[in-house]
Amino acid sequence: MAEFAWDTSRRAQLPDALRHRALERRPRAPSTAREVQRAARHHRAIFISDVHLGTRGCKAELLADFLGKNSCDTLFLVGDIVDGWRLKRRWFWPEAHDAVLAALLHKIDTGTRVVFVPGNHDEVFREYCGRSIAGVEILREAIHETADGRRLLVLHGDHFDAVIAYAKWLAHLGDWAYSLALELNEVCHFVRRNFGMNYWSLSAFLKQKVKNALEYICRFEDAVAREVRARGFDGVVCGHIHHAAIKRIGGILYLNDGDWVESCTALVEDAQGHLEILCWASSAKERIPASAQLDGAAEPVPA
Ligand SMILES: [Mn+2]
Repeated sequence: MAEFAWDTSRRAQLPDALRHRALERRPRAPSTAREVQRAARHHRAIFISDVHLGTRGCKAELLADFLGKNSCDTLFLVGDIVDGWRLKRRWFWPEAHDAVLAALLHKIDTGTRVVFVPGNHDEVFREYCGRSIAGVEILREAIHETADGRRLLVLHGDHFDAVIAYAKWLAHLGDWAYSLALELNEVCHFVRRNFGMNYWSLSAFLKQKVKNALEYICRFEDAVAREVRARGFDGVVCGHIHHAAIKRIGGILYLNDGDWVESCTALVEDAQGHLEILCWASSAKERIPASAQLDGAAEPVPA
C-alpha cells in the first residue's frame, strides 16, 4: 500500500478542486475573536419568530448578537416578535430589547428586505397587513421561493390551534369541517379582541387538554402540513409552538424556526436553497457572558 501514502510534496500536482479540498480537511485552529469575526455569515433568507420582546423570557442579548453576525437578503419575522398582550398588562422594556430593534433598523437601512407576518401576541399589527411601516412589509401570510425554486408559505400558525383541539373527529368529518374549525377560530379571536377580553392563550389551554406536549406538537405539524398541501405549496415556514424542526410530512416540507425564549433558533437559507436551523444559544456560549444568557429564563411565555 506504500504507493498510496499521502505525500505533501505532491499536493501541487493535484487539480485545483482537489487541492483545495485537501487543504480544507486540515484540522481547524482553535477559535479566536478574529475567527469569530470572520465566521459572520450571509444567508439568502433568515426566518425568526416568537421573540416575545417585552417579556422577561425574551433572550434579547442573544438575538441582538445573532442579528449583528448574520446578514441576509430577506429577513422574515414570523410572528410574536413583540408581546403586545404582556406589555398591555405591565411595561417591560430593558436596553437589550432596544438593541434588537436597533439591529433590525440597521438591517433595513443597509438594504435588507424585512417582511413581518404578525402572530397572535402581536396581532395588533394584523390591522396593517398589506402596508409598509418604517420599511417593514407587513403581511398576513408571505410566499417565499427558495433559490432552487420551491414555493413556501410563510405564516405564524396560531389559527391551527382550533384544529388541534378537535383533531380526531375532524379527521373523520373531512375537509369542510376542518375549514370550518379554522374559520371559527378566527371568529373567536376577533370577538375576544373586540370585546377587550383579557389575555387567554388558546394554545396554552390546548397543551393542557391534549395528553402531552409531544402530542400537541404532532397535531400542530399535521394540521399545518395538511392545509399547505391543499393549497398547493411545496412547503411551509411557521413558528408559534416554540419547537424548531425541518421535516417532511406527507410530501410537504415542514419548517419551524423555533423561538428566542427557550431554544434561541433561526431558520436560514443559503444561496443554493439549502435550509438549516441555527441554534444560537450553543454557538454563542463562548462569546456571551453567562449572566446575559440566563437573564430572565425563569418566566415561561405561552405560544
Ligand atoms: Mn404564537
